[in-house]
Amino acid sequence: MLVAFLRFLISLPYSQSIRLSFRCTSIPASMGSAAREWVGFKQFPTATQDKLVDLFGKLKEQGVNTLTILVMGKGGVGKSSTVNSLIGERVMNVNSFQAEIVRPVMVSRLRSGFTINIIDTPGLVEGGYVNYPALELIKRFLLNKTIDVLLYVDRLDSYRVDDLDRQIVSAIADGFGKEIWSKSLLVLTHAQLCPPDDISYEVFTSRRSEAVLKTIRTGACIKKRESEDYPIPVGLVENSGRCNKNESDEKVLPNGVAWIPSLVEEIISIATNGSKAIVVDQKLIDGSGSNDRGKLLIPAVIGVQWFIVELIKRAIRADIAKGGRSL
Ligand SMILES: Nc1nc2c(ncn2[C@@H]2O[C@H](COP(=O)(O)OP(=O)(O)OP(=O)(O)O)[C@@H](O)[C@H]2O)c(=O)[nH]1
Ligand SMILES: *[C@@H]1O[C@H](CO)[C@@H](O)[C@H](O)[C@H]1NC(C)=O
Ligand SMILES: *[C@@H]1O[C@H](CO)[C@@H](O)[C@H](O)[C@H]1NC(C)=O
Ligand SMILES: *[C@@H]1O[C@H](CO)[C@@H](O)[C@H](O)[C@H]1NC(C)=O
Ligand SMILES: [Mg+2]
Repeated sequence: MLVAFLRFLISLPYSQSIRLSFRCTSIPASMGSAAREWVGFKQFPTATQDKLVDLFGKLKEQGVNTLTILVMGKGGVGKSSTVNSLIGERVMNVNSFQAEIVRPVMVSRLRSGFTINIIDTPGLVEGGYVNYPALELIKRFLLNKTIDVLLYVDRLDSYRVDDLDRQIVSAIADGFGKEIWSKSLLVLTHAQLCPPDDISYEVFTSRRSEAVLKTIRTGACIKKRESEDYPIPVGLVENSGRCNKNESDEKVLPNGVAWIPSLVEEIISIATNGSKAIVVDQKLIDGSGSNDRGKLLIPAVIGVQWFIVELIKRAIRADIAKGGRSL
């Protein structure tokens, strides 16, 4: 928490300048004129291309010619790799051992009149704390943009969820409004895994999905009724170049599903599914009353944390002193 707060202080003048440069550079991007031709599309196997052409065709029939996808999640879970997989180009740097990007990046691609925008973001948890400054940067970056779908990324090959996971979900709900979760898809990476001995792949994926979904429902205060009306779908992803392929050369998961077309289908069904897209305006960025109260609480929380840590340190020192005597 303290580290995150210090980072926030350091980032203040810096983010101000990003805001200015953002005014000059991203306006064309949001209007679509900066979108490049989608060359990566031709890298997909023909079977995948055919399915995608079909899906985008259906979108255009509905009068939708732009899709904006926001990607968020903890550090190192595979956000940038997923962006690269979906675009079919190596657009984002991927780093195994350290945080790669410090601010959001939007990748735009144009294919026969259809624009796909994917916004990659810095990890929302770094060094064991929720990265609130990163969340602020993301909010500012998204000003005047419309988000059709949120991909909330985590790893499939993780065995636990903890309170930090819940905190990230809450932070996203506070920052963008709880509604953003009704536009979300839970993406689980590293999907080509060997499950533990005693359970099948299907059972493992459904239990892991349910554990993360439960955390999302708790963190975003989604009521049971709401979660039944708008269940958050789950998409499995394997970004590794060693992903198995079937005879059509499509990347397939251990359950035989070709995951790229399947993920795009889920994304499109969320985008076109009744509930409104998330429009990020100044009001949202300035935050609701509850947000401001949250911000005022931050110094108090840090104070209390410091106090507790001091108490523990003292207790440990006392313990060591005692231990020394008894030896
Ligand atoms: N095996 C496997 N490795 C993956 C997968 N997705 C990502 N990785 C690896 O995980 C590491 C981190 O991936 P990134 O895509 O950089 O993760 P990120 O969430 O963008 O990380 P930050 O931007 O630092 O928050 C890299 O070494 C990737 O190659 C996956 O589905 N399977
Ligand atoms: C966002 O939209 C508002 C109202 O339409 C406008 O006043 C403002 O300049 C826009 N800001 C950016 C950064 O585009
Ligand atoms: C590859 O997998 C996809 C998705 O399961 C399927 O539609 C396709 O027919 C498969 N191709 C072959 C040759 O098995
Ligand atoms: C979209 O909405 C319909 C009903 O409105 C529902 O049956 C369907 O499951 C929804 N799809 C997703 C992906 O939420
Ligand atoms: Mg990244």
